Amino acid sequence: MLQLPFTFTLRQADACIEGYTPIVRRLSSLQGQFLDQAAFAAALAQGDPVLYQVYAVDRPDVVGELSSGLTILHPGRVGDEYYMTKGHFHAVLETGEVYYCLGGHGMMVMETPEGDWRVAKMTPGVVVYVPPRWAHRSVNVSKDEDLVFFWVYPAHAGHNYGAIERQGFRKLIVARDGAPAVIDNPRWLPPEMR
Ligand code: S6P
Ligand code: ZN
Repeated sequence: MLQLPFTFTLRQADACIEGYTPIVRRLSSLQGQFLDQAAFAAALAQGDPVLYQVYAVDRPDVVGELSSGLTILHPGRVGDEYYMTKGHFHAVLETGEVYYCLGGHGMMVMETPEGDWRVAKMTPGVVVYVPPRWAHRSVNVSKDEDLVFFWVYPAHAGHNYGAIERQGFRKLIVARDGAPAVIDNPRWLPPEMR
């Protein structure tokens, strides 16, 4: 069937995509991801805050189509660790993604199944190119500003959350003396030890 061109509007001032309803992710969906489990339990007991909203312009999951959307990641911390997205590999591992930061200050944490890792800063105007095979997680390192970014990826890529849910990313982003620092995740094991 012939697909027709269309437009949609990112309303940057309101951080939304006009006419779309966001998926809302709360702290509880990151169970087991934050290192400080006591701080996690305490934050959860206080009402399971919203960490981020995702406006998705989903397309049919066939090769050639592109899905895109807008994510708004709120500021906050669990212990020393900044609010972050769940993070995932694409189910079709050999697919990449492009992120374009529109607002705020963040870090993109990335890793391959073999354990290579990279961290990229996200500030307005910065584009992060995530190559095929790289899992990705966004982290808001600002005290009080939302991290807002647009993304585009192949619509057939799908999401694989399992590996990240099991042991998290190799690197964590924490506040040290008021500034973000990259530290090792003590729960992370290299592929040969899993
Ligand atoms: C999709 C893309 C983003 C994230 C979103 C939330 O491939 O990477 O749309 O889904 O930023 O992250 P997560 O890890 O909860 O899906
Ligand atoms: Zn993705």
